[in-house]
Amino acid sequence: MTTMIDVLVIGAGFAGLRALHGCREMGLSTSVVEAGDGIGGVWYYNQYPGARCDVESFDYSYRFSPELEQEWRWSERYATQPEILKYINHVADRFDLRRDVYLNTRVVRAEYDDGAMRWIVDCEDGRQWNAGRLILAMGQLSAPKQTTYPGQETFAGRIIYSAQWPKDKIDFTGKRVAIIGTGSSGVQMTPVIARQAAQLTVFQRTANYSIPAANAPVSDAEDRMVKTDYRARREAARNSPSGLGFVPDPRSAIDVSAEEREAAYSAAWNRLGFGFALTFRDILLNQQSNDTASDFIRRRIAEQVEDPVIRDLLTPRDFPFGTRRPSVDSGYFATFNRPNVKLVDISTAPITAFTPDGIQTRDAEYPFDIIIYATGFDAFTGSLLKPDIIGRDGVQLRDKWSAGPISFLGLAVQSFPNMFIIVGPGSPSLLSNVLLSSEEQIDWLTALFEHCRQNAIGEVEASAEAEQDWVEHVNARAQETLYVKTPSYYMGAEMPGKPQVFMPYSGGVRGYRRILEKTAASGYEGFTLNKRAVQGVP
Ligand code: N01
Repeated sequence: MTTMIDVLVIGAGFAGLRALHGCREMGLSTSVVEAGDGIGGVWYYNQYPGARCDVESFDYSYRFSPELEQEWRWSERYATQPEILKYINHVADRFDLRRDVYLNTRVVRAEYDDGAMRWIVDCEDGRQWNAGRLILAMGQLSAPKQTTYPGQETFAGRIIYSAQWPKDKIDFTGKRVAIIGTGSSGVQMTPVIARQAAQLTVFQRTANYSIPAANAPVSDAEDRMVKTDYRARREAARNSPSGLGFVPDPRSAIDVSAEEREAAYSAAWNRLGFGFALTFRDILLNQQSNDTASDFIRRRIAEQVEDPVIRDLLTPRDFPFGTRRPSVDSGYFATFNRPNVKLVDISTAPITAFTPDGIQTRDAEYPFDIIIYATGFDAFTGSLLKPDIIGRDGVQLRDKWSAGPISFLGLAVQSFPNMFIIVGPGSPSLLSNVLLSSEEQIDWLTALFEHCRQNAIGEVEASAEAEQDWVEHVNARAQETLYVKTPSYYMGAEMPGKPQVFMPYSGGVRGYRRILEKTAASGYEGFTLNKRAVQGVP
């Protein structure tokens, strides 16, 4: 069965549902197909204990509806995963979105029909969509790394992947638990599981920087204050470098006195969470400035950990703060002071195998009942490159991106007309508040669709030249930063064989928005707008 439709959105996370709402408001017939059996994207899958957002709730929420903003009451400064999932489900009901969402519907193939200027999209269950526009809202962290070790199948206990957390309630009481990985997922679940398990062992390959969340309940007064002038808060976020609402001190960290710098870091440490990285404008630009922030964090870590050997292992030294995604934690480091918690350094003595009883490293064997992989994702491109996406003249997206993602504005790819990517590589994406960035892009896209409707434009395609210029611009901006000094998932270093290029756009959400606005104002310069009017193309 083939369904003819104006717009097909792939992915029912925050971005996909927002795209559905935006397109529907324009009167475009729109469907969302979602591989999973629930809405919410990463917030649906990552149901591990301790999962919560590290962007403040007031900012990690939709801005498109002032009524929604006023109605919803966040309970904590940093919302937990269950509360975020409740929110997205509320939004789906509030705006009657579910009737156009097809769950358990995995796209396996999408091919552009040049003559008709439409996308033919095939799903695993045999259903087919024929859409005038295709929006890829598949997430940047939704293809979990399927880490395995030799002998894994022999392990008698339970193995869990943090990004595919099982639906049954896991009771850690009396259990010996292992966590492999110390990125944000590992850092968030460690203190929570430690409180319940008989023993917890964390296997760390790379120590990471982490900043206290300074989480707290949202008081009625704070709720009222934000809601009295929510627009001002949204505008502040839109005009801040990463969409978090923090504007850095415009001075260099090394141009202020040591006392002033220490005071600024201390204030940010106790309040800003992730925004600590924005205490001074050049923390991620200048090595010397970064050294001051990295050193400050190392001293704070040292204060939290009693055992000198563990303290040393938990202290990141090999890369500048922020060049790998830092965590925002709630008691992570102090958890290692508990008698039931161990840290195993697998950078020097790697895991060699799983055994029926547990984990074997080069130096020792550790028995477990439950082993949790918190080893992350094939970031940015993993989910986009899973299905076969075939553009004009049979070009495969996978082939086009074989040396790294190429796009214009992160939104569109030459040879793939009428296909648009939300918060993908080449856009601020994971360097920003992704919810804000997705709304910016979707508002811009719906304006483009309106322009097409008014001007009888059937086909929108990034030009090869614009794409080339954008890739150069993204690289040039990245080279101004310290990000490129460190292998990280920003650089494609998390997966063996992945092209090592800087994936997101580091020019900031405000700078990016200005480029989007300029592009629209110029009549969409950089895009080829094909006026052939074809019936059925919105
Ligand atoms: O994944 P990660 P994550 N054997 O890639 C280790 C977002 N997020 O799921 O660094 C052993 O950061 C790996 O070690 P190394 C956020 O953007 C947000 O924790 O490769 N270890 C690392 O320690 C975050 O950045 C929230 O040496 C292996 C860890 O596993 C992103 O998701 C919450 C290994 C992976 O860390 C990803 O976070 C959670 C192996 N084979 C996540 N492979 C919010 O609060 C990897 N590792 C919003």
